[in-house]
Amino acid sequence: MSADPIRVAVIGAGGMGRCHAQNIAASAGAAVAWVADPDVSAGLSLASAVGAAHTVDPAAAIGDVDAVVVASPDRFHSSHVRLVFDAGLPIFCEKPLTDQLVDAKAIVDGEAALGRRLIQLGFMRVYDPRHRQVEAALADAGEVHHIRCVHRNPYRVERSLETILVESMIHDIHTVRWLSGSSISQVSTDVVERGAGIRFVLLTLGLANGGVATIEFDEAAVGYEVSVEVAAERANVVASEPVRAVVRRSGLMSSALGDDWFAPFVEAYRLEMTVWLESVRAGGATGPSAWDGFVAQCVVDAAVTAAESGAPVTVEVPATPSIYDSEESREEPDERE
Ligand code: ISE
Repeated sequence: MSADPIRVAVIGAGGMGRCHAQNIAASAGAAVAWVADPDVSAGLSLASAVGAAHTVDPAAAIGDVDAVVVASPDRFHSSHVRLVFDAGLPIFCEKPLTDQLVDAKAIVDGEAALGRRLIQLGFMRVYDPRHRQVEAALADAGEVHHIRCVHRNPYRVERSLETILVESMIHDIHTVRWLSGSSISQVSTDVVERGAGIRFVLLTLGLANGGVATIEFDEAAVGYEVSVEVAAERANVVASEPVRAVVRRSGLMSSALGDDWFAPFVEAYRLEMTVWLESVRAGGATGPSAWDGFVAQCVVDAAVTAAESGAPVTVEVPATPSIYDSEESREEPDERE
């Protein structure tokens, strides 16, 4: 192991690029060397905040670094990841893997062709202390029968079903697979419209272990909330509420419900970056993989088809490339086969 700091290039100076760059800059033994963003003002602002150089060209940014964060807009992930594949460097890729299933497939095919994992994907709930407590409680709780995910977004913009699924609900889809230890074999989708837009989405997921999961997503809620509840053979586990002050005033007892999706997961973002930097140092990717991202997108695709047809749709996932074999070892045998 080298004592030299890990030099990282961050592609994308938006909200998530900023978050990851600041976490890297605050880590012992790591530094942001380059920030790449075509928006010169955003790129320079982030670069100067973390002591890095700025370029508009991602290829120039990755020339003399040890590892790369891809936090560009979702539609550019595929081309940026493949650029870094050519350089053979470890990659932290923000979720979703891409915004299109075909591009997600190209990424996992490309990584499989390299013969080893280079990517850790930003499914950061895996590092969220509230979710980790649920995972720990499930360790000896037996088979998972039901998972209920609730995701409330206080969004005021109109998003299509595909966008809601790929940007937001993809987190819950991964949570179901991760906490159940089972693959998702079938999906039904119910959508509630508000005016011209979507207000509510309910996914009902059939699990390969014979269980079921539901994901309730509110697009225009009064505040931001994420919760998960699991019924298993020997335990019922509910994620704790985020820690918030309880205020007694004017005859009321209340606690603030924020509308910011970032604040409740600050620690998760910090931890996922720590884990990633450790894996770069150790020389092997860990954590959520590109395959996890691809499988979640297969579920998204099936959910869109299910919404169109009004009927349950079977989730088709190709055979797992061998570089991801350890991912599948978490899964139970398929009882429905
Ligand atoms: C956002 O992009 C995120 O990743 C948040 O975690 C999620 O809760 C939100 O719905 C997304 O828009």
